Amino acid sequence: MSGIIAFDLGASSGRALLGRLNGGKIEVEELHRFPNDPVQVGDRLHWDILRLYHEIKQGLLKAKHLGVTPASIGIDSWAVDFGLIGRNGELIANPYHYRDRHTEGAMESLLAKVPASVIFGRTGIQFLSFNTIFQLYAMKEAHAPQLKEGSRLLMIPDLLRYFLTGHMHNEFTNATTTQLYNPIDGRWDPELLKQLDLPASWFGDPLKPGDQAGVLRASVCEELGIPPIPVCAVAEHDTGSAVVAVPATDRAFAYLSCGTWSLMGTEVDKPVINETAQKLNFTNEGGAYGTYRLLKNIMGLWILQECRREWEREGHSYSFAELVKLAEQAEAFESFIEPDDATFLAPGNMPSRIENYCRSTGQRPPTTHGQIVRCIMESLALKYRYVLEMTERLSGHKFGGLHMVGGGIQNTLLCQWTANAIGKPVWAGPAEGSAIGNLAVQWIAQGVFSDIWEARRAIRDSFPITTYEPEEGQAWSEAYGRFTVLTKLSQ
Ligand code: ADP
Ligand code: LRH
Repeated sequence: MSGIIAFDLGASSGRALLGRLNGGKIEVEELHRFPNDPVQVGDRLHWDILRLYHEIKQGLLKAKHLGVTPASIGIDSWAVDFGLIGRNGELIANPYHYRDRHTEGAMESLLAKVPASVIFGRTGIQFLSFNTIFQLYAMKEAHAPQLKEGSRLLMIPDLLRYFLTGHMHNEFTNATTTQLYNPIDGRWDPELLKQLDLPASWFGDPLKPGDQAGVLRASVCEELGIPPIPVCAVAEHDTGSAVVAVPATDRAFAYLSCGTWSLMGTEVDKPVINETAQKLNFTNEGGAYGTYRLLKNIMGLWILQECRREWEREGHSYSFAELVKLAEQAEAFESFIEPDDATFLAPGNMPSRIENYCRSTGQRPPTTHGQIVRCIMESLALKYRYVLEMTERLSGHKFGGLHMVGGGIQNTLLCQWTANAIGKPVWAGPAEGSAIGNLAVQWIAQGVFSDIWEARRAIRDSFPITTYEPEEGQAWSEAYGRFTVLTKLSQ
């Protein structure tokens, strides 16, 4: 039996989905799901990259046990993080987690040397303190020994592909998230590499989504008892894959990829690099088939994940569905946070950081678990309205509604509140956006779909899409007024 496999690694969990086509409809089966828990060692926070590689092999084994030999596989993951390969071809050190504190102050320090307008002008990428460029700069300032030993830089999916195939390639969508790639010139930016004293030989000419990236190496085939399955480069940045899977009909559409992060924006066919985009800190991440994502990162359900983790530590174990129930029962619009305040980026103590934020902004802090969850979810929905309005301003399009994809759409109350906040319908689905976009690119590469729009049509026909119509407009508009004043969001 055939099919193809998408390995999709999110910041909170990973999964392997088997995709098949049946009469033009896409059918997916979850082969494997696994947690992606970072590991704190001393002061440093790392990804458990070898465990993730192990889980990918478990996924391949599960396919084998079902009698499936996939025609190809593809891997996507979160962006910005990387491993350095030494001259002997081995991974030098465990990759850092982008939430590790080693980047603290690095962005400010580099921007004092290289103006933000130069970096944005050359890359079109938003300023996030953990972008690859700032991670590398922090390592350089700390005289990290890895930098002396390195001979290649591979982003997370590049690295896992390398383990599987033995070939080192960078991939385009993830390359753009480093803030070292120049999309206008179509190459790693020599000026920025020079500013950071980084050897150009670390960075390979990126593969494009849909390119063939080799086959499983002999040792992997032998270990797992499987044939040399082809590995396809996909939109290996998970947000890139998620946007491929947006079941849009209009060329100009707005999306929200809702998981650990909330990524909101629109698809454009060339980067929007101007003063307003820089001022609003929007990004232009590379996508599949010549598209770019004009979007903004919003801190997202990470804040909720961290509260849940903290409460679990205190002995209260909740499912996400239970937390949403608690929020529903709490009083509306009691207090708000600015989800993108830097205080919410690092792991740990999230409930007390929310309380402190509210206190320091003159609000009565939420205290019960239900109040805290309600505060997070309402604040996210209100922030979505703000970012959607900024997306409209930057792109010059008025959107008739918002597509939501990703695991966060299982939070139906958040979907409804988002519709209420933006005053437009929300079309939610599919939940496994990144994995389905990963499959779609593999099928386009095989010639099964002629292009991204045919793939989007098949996705629309294959997965349920739930519409949420806006309600309680007056109350949400008033709340938005209070939210923008409190959070000092510029209009
Ligand atoms: P990532 O890919 O970034 O790891 P996902 O797309 O898997 O994230 O989405 C994870 C988020 O989805 C969780 O943080 C949680 O808030 C939300 N979620 C998952 N399952 C449910 C559920 N049953 N009810 C409500 N929310 C859920
Ligand atoms: C979402 C995501 C996002 C990045 C962040 C690091 O998973 O890839 O697009 O900004 O993780």
